[in-house]
This record gives sequence, structure tokens and C-alpha cells, in this order.
Amino acid sequence: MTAINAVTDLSLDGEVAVLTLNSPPVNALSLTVREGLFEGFKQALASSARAILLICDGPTFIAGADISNLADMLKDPSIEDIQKLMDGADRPVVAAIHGTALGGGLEIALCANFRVAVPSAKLGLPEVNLGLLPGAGGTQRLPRALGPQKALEMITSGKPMRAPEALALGLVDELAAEDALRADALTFARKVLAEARPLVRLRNREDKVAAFRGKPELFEAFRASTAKNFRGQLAPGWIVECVEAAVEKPFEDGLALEKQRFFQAAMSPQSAARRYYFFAERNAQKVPGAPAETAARKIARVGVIGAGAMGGGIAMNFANIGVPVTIIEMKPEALAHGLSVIRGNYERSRGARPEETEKRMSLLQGSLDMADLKDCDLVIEAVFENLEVKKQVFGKLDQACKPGAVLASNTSFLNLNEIAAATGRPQDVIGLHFFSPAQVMPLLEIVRGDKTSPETLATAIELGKRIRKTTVISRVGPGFIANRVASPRLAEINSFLLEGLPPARVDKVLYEFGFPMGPFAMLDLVGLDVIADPPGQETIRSRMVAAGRRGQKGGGGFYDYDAQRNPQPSPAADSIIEDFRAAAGAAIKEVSDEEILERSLYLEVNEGAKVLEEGIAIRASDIDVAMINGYGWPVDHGGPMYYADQIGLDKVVAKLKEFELKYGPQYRPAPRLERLAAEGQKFTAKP
Ligand code: 3H9
Repeated sequence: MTAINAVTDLSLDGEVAVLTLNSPPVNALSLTVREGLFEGFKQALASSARAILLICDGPTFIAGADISNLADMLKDPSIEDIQKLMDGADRPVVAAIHGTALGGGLEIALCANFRVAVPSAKLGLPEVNLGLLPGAGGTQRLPRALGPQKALEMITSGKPMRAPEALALGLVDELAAEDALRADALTFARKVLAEARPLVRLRNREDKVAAFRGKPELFEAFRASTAKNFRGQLAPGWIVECVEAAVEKPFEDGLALEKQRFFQAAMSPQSAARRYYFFAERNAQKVPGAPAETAARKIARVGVIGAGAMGGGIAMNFANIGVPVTIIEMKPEALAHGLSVIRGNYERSRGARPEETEKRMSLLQGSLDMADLKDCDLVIEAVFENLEVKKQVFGKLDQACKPGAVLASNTSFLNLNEIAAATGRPQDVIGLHFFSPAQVMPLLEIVRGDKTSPETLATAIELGKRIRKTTVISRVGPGFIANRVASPRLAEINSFLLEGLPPARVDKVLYEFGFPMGPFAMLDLVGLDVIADPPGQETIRSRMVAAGRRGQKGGGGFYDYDAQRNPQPSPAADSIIEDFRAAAGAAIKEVSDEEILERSLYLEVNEGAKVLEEGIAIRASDIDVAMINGYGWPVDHGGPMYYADQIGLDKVVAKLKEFELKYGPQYRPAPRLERLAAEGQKFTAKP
């Protein structure tokens, strides 16, 4: 075995040169890795070996370019330099894939003549998630392997494909045994030599693309069908353009176009925001001072208290991953109703197969007796949002649950420390704040009480991963992170109405910024009656509710709705707004779209600064992760804190001061924001 460099080895196994890469954690294509691969291929080609096998050590094949340092990709050797060696090889090159072959990793594997993978391996081009497109030939080679339609779907969705499907589609040539990749790939390489198989080079393959040449319909239809989904995003359009070039143009021309578009994408603020978010999401799992190796407790059985919409949705998360759940209710009718709602949710879900529904339902067991929680490793309380009620429940849980069980509350507002104090084991108590609908929304806020132990916290973090939620850790404080940061913006919409701004105009401004919907459409969706106003205060929303307008679920809200739930302008809502405004004697104001946007977003930035100052969030990027996953904040802008950094905190403070004078003290800049602005600092680290 010869060490090529610190991360690459070359050895000879009979007639096959084996190039092994080992650069933890994910074999990303850093300069050192590229140097190792380039030099390794050169030496292998100069050797007497008759075939070359590329394989990785550690948990995965190459997971792509090193996105922590994309600028480093400009240094030689480039991925393309390595690919040229592979393409020009006079003997078979085989890639042996386990874990994930993603982005530049798959693009290298696509240059091999053959690919062998273990069944659990995944192959994908996920660049689009980072606001990028494949930049090392992926848009040119994948259509030549799979045809343009499948390539379009795979590259624009960024979703990886499992090895068995890749085998069926011809992207992988053979599956290896899960625990014998190297041996099976060597056998495969020898078979290729023995059979003198012709060397497949995707760059020269025409059969899958030729049939579509001169037929733009496929691409036009794809653009039309995905326009809404990819609204505002740059990369998907460029991907379609490049795949079309793969069909229409010679390989080298397509490659040149891809390279140009890749650099445009890499330089775009959108991609910078998405790469920032990639690391923000991972950092959100890290707790300063808590050792990463803190052992999580095993969670094999879960209890949920309350079979309402929230409790039912929470239970579904566990049934979906095969964990049995005991659901506790007080009355048999409530239990039966809750279980039937869950069944309905499963039956309505896309692609639901009856046997899957039955399998999941069989994991849900209803009970009216808390004593049935005795074997649960975790119990999540999702009862009425009232401190006394929750304290009582936790007192009972303390009696019913086994020692070491994690006792969690789904409270969205209440003081978790007080809830924990109702038990004799506050170290085992934690908040698991799901967002509604809990089986759909990606965010899970993990609320760490003053006495929550590191093991309980580690258990919750691991659990979040298992149920595929994006987790953010919060300290105890009203509204925790996401609801708290969103609240001033939502409160301000009453002012917008009093200033004479039509709901549709406000909604349009926020929709065009990238939110899935504006605040009025959102209120109509969640229900105008679910948010409590401060005692004694009447708002336009409460007037709407009093007039029977509760939103989409009944009577319409700020909009009327047709049978397909499309919003329509509502004369009835407009007249409630106008009456309220006239009675309040509020004057109509001229407000520009830019100001609507700044007022909405800067209120969130300002509240985020307070959440940081109070230590509720560990870091600014956690707030961004919470807002993106809990409130649909557009990831192309990176979240409110990152967005403010890009605008410049001094500019944000100046605007807030202007708004404070014009509109009131709700805009007063938070001390942390003013301080950072004065010091010329940012909330978030450079991506
Ligand atoms: C590309 O390839 C462009 C090319 O087309 C063209 C170039 C010219 N770089 O997620 P995990 C770190 S674009 C640097 O927790 P998992 C990650 O931050 C790239 N670092 O593990 C974490 O660090 P830490 C296309 C990376 O098992 C650690 O690795 N590729 C990269 O849940 C473990 O990660 C992608 O978009 C990277 N590329 O999931 C793939 N990837 O421990 C992005 C990971 O310090 N990666 N890290 O927090 C992934 O999807 C997942 O990380 C993966 C592993 C599925 C690989």
C-alpha cells in the first residue's frame, strides 16, 4: 500500500489498482482530496494494473464539493482535471459506492466506466438545495445515463436515488453485498477484464438523449409544471437550460454552459444564504458545554397525553418510524374521535397504501388510564394550554412513569420550569414543542428547562433526528423562539389595516419576498379564533370572529373562499375593516411596498435580538433555522438574522428608529441590535 497523501492510498490487488480515499467526515472534495485523487489516478495509470477501483473508507463515498470552502474549488487540480484522467483511461475504472455519492462525488462516479454499490447506498445531485447546480458535468452525464426527463426530476428535486432503483435504471451496474463492497467490486472489475467489456463513457453516449433532439416540448412542459414550486429560485431554471443543452448540443458545449452557470450560481446571494443555512441547521444540534458524546436514552415506546389534533399529530410521528405509542384521553368518545382523525389523516396522505395505514394504526394503542404509561420511555403531554392543568398532569406522570422516563410537554407558551417543578424529577422534564400540524411541520423546538439534564437533552436531540424533524434548542421564555420572533410582525398587521392598507397588498409584498403566503392569508388558514388578543383589547381580527368570520374553516376571514379554497376579495371583510378604522379615527397613510416589507421583517430581527440577549436562543443562526422551518421564512434569504446581516445592521437600526418616530415604540431597536450595529458587527458568522 502506498500513501499518495494524507487522505489517499493506492494498493495493488492482483491486476486491480485500488485507490482508497479516507477524509472524514464525508470525503468532501477539498483541495487535499482532489490532490490525492489526481495523483492517485496518475500513478494507477502509470502502473501495470489492468483496472482501477475507486473506493472510500469511513461512513460514505464522496458527498460532494467542500461547501465550507467553495472558493477553494478554484484551485488546481480541479474535479475536472481528475475526470479528464478518468475519461482518458485506457483501462476500466470502477467506482465502489457506499453511504452517499452526492454532488461532485456522483459526478466523479459518473466518469467511471462502471459503478458498483451496496443496496443501502444513495446517489444524488443535491446542489439545488444549496442554490447551486452540478458543476462537474452532472447536468451533461446524468441525462446521457437516464434520459432527460428522469435527469430533470433528479437534479431539480435534489433527491437522491437508492442503489436498487439506480440499478434498475442502469446508473449502477451491479449491487454488492452490504458488508463486502471491496471484495464484490474487485470481483466485478475482474469480470469486466475477463469478458473484455467495452468501456462505457457517458460523455460519448447518445442513445438516451438523441430521441429528444429538436423537441423542446419536454422542457417547456417541465418548466410550466414546476414554475410555482421554483418561484424566485435561480438554480432550477439553469438546470433545465443545461439539461436541454445536453440534449441539443455537443458534450463540450454543454459542459461549458454548465460551468458558466455554476459559477453564476455560486456567486449568487441565494446560494450563499442556502449554504449558510446548511451549516446553521447542523450547528443547531450543538450545545456549548454539553459534551457531544453525552449518551441518549433508548426510546422504544412512547406515550402521548391528549388525542386532539396536536396529540394525534405527535403520535403519528412515532408510528411512522415504527415506535409503538400509547395515547391517553379522559373520555372514551374523545379517544375514539382522536384515533379516527389519525386514521383519516393516514388515508388521505399521498400514496397511502391500506396495509401501511393498518401497520401504523396497529402501533397506536388508546387508553383512559395513565397507569398504562408505565412501560413508556418517553411521554409527551399535549393537553389544554393551561399551567394548572399541565402541572396536575405532570404530578400524575411522576406517579405513573418508570424511573428514567423522559417527561415532555408540548406547551407553546407556558413556563416549563414550573411544569417540571410539579414532579420529583425535573432533570427528566423537557419541552418538545411541535408546530401544527405536527405530522407535517418540520420544526421541533426542544425546550431546555433550568434543571433538564444533559442526557434528557441528548435524548430529545436524537429523537428529533429519528422522527426527521429539524430541531432547535430553546431556553424557557414566553413563546420560545419561533412564535416569539413572529409575534410582533403578526401584531403589527392591525396597524397596517388601520393605516388603510388592503390585506391583499400586504400579503402580496410578503409572498413576493418568498414567504409561502402573507400574514392575512396565514391567519385565515390557521383560524382567526385561535390567537388570543390581550385582555380587554378589541382588534379587527376579534371583530371578524364576532361576525362569524373564523377563516378558511368557517365564514371566510380577511378573504372569502370559493369551493377550492381560493382566496377572493371580500366586501364583507373590507367593510368590517373600514368600520373599525373609521371608529378608531385612524388616518389613511401612504406606505410603500418597501416599507411594508421593512416593517414586517425588521420587527422580527429586533425580536430576534431580544431572544438572543435573554439567552433563549443559543445563537442567531438557531433563530433563522426556527423561522425557516416554523414560519416558512424563505431559505433563499437565509432567515431574519442572516438577512439583517446582509442589509447591514446599521441600516436596520436607522430604519427602526425612523419607524419608531412614525409608528410607535414597538419599533424601538433592541439594545443588542444597537450595540452590534455600533460595533460594526453581525449576528451570524460568515458562511
Ligand atoms: C457540489 O458538489 C458541487 C459540484 O457539483 C461541483 C463543484 C465544481 N462539505 O449532515 P451531517 C459536514 S455541492 C463540507 O451531520 P449525516 C457537516 O457539516 C455539494 N462539509 O451527517 C457535518 O459537520 P459537523 C453537494 C460537509 O450523516 C459533517 O459533515 N453535496 C459536507 O446526517 C456530517 O454531516 C451536498 O450537498 C460538504 N459537502 O449526513 C451534500 N457535507 O460534524 C451535503 C457534510 O462539523 N451533505 N459536511 O457538523 C449532506 O447532505 C449530508 O451531510 C450527508 C451526511 C448526507 C452527506
